[in-house]
Amino acid sequence: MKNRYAVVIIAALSALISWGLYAIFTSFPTMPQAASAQAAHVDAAWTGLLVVEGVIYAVVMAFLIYCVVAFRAAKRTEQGEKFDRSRGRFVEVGWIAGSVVLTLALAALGAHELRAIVGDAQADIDIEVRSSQFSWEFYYPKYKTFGAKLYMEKGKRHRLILTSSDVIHAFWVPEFRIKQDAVPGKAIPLIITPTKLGEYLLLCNQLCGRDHYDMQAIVEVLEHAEFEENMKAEF
Ligand SMILES: [Cu+2]
Repeated sequence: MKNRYAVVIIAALSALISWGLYAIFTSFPTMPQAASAQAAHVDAAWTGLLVVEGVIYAVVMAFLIYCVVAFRAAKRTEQGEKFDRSRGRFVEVGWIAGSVVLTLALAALGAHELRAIVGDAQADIDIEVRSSQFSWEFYYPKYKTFGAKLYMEKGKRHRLILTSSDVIHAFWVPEFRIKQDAVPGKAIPLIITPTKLGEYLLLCNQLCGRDHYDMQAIVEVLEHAEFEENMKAEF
């Protein structure tokens, strides 16, 4: 290192850049509000990834800025110091070993959160979600009713059974975070536990034809009594 305070300077610069990134990401959230129990797991994996990426980005940028300043040529006509090869092989070995450990750790975090989402198939309410170009239909086996609006009960585990009568569609409510394809000839389960009352928009997330953009449906999360009432009154 050229300067004996190089490590301190790079560390301070890294902290400054990290703080800047933290301020940006907290001021401008990257996700809509979280409205399902599964969303917490997706957000935990996303935030974990963002923190690791942010810190690595900050360290690399701080090192780059330090090098540009510390190793610049004194005059325009002069050449700066040339970098031939690293004197310490431990830098390279450390970087590779660190990357391997980090990659495996992130994979483990992802697997842990994914298991928390799809690991348990138990559910309180079954709803058949039927998709076709370019609409959604919801069938409630327990009540033997169906409709074009998806009603869900707050705090209950719903097993959505996704089917398609023509091409591949995908069930996606951004506030619930998780997304699942509906594939012709298959019945694919998807567990969702809504945690907040309100209306949300269901969007088809698989390009499925001319009116794909318009393949939407309203999702309403209700309290138990209201849900039961709707099941009787609406249909
Ligand atoms: Cu579609």
